Amino acid sequence: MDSSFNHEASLFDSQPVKSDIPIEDGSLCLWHPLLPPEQADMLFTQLTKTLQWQQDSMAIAGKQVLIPRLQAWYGDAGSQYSYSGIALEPLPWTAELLTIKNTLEAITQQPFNSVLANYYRDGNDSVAWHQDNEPELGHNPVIASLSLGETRQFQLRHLNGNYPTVKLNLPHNALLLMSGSTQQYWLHQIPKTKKVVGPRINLTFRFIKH
Ligand SMILES: O=C(O)CCC(=O)C(=O)O
Ligand SMILES: [Mn+2]
Repeated sequence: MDSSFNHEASLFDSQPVKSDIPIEDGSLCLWHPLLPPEQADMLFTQLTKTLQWQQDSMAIAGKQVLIPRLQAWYGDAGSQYSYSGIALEPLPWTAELLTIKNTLEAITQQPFNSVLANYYRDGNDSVAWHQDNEPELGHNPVIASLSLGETRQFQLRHLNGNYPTVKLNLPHNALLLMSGSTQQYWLHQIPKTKKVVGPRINLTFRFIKH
């Protein structure tokens, strides 16, 4: 492990800039840049190498199909989670993930006990329209999503179709917080892109109720 990594409670030395992104029926806010640049760069390199990335499959029309990205699930023991029909048993926290968790808890003032890590290898990797609304997340879940690496576009679409799709570019070192009724009324996705893009890591911290 890199000895320059700061294992103390918080990774930032000054309060990062926060902006609210106004939407109907939900709440979004963005912090960018979140961490000191050298910490963010180091985390991207470290997490790329050290997380136990795997390509899961899911059932589509009765067939097992590989999902178009790599994933890894970490968290407190017992925070088992099912995502699009895949039951995920969490791996124990790594030092880096625990430090990031503490940092995000301090800035958002919200507790988290698990993280779903996504690795988008290139523009062919994506996540399809979905809501983070699994029953174990409870009513109005708070999701803290840290992006590292390549900028990708994050889109939100209101379920009633009366609002334009919200398109947000999520750059390296940006934290997006989705809260309130966002998961009830909005779907979100990372579409594929034909642009030549490098890898991106996204960490979605969640609180699983037991
Ligand atoms: O990669 C992202 O920004 C979003 C990932 C996501 O929606 C999820 O893991 O549920
Ligand atoms: Mn999601």
